[in-house]
Amino acid sequence: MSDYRPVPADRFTFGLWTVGWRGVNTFGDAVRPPLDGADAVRALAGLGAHGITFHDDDLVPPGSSDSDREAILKRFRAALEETGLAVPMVTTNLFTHPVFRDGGFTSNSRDVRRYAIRKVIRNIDLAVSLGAETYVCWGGMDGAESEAGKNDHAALDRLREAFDILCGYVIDQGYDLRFAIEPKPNEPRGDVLLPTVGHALAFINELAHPEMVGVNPEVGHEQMAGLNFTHGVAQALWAGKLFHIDLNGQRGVKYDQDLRFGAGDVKEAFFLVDLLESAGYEGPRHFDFKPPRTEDMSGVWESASACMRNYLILKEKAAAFRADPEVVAALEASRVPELSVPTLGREESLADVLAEEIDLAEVGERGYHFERLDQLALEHLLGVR
Ligand code: GLT
Ligand code: MN
Ligand code: MN
Repeated sequence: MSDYRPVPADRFTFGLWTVGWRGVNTFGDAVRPPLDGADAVRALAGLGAHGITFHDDDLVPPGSSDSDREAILKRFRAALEETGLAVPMVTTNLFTHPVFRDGGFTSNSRDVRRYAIRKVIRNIDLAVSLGAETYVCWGGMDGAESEAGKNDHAALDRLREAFDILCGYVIDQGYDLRFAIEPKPNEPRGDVLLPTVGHALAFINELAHPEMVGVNPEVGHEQMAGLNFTHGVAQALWAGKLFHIDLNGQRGVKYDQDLRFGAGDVKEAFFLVDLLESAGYEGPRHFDFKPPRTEDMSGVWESASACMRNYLILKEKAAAFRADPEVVAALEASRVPELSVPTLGREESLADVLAEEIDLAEVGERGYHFERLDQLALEHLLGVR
């Protein structure tokens, strides 16, 4: 058994806006002091993280002068160099400022859409200069409360136009950067455009450069829609589109809780880690959580550490589950390996299938023993095997 101490090779990363969240919500004021970007870098490096990510406005407060911006970036870069912390992903804030009240890329206002593109382009240059490989786009304000106010067809046209422009810019600059769309069903808008992984995957296929765009699914966002997150991630992997991932916790269909990873639906977290590890996902394990408002800064670092620790515990449990000979036998009894056998054999044609007969009475009696398999998983998770 390991001591579950994270090291940079585990590729754990955190958004500056997560550990830096001051706890402002609809009902309550800030409960914690501002967190300086360079201080966050040092603290996360001390905990064993691999990297930090940020929105433009998390790092450089909006309205900063050019010289203030330079000074902030200098301190941030120095902290990165001192600690070896990486910046694998960067994103843009297209939601806080009042101009984005009707969205960024899909605002009904054309001048806002043009400003949103300028804001992203400026931050892409910074992202690339810091070595980022992925640029996340979360369009949380791109949505509606009323059908009458938004022409969805036009909104999707504008969204596609924005991604085509951004991909064109990255190609022209010769940057090595890919985009990852983050779906969310609602919040802050009543309904958000591209609400699920499936919607985002279908949208990507309509772009001029689909190969440059993937998804950044977040645990809680799919669960807010009552969906199975692991299945969504599996389909993203199947499509070669899991460019990034936001790990956190959620308990059921309600507001976006952003609990620390492992809290909420722990069984789903187990199967998610099992999937990511067995599928050979090589991207960052990025935590996008909000330390609850009840916590002071010591609780913030405690919960950040716990995200990584829970991932490592679940990784060990998943490996033990897969290595257990009883599990291997149970998988066989459940015919799980048989699903990987093509329905038509190499030398066969449809004629062979048409010529075949099935004993419906006999096969109809076949049980699949999934209960046993699931119980074995649960017992590994509960630590009794
Ligand atoms: C915001 C949102 C997150 C997104 C971030 C990226 S910002 O906090 O709730 O899920 O990942 O823009
Ligand atoms: Mn969230
Ligand atoms: Mn997120």
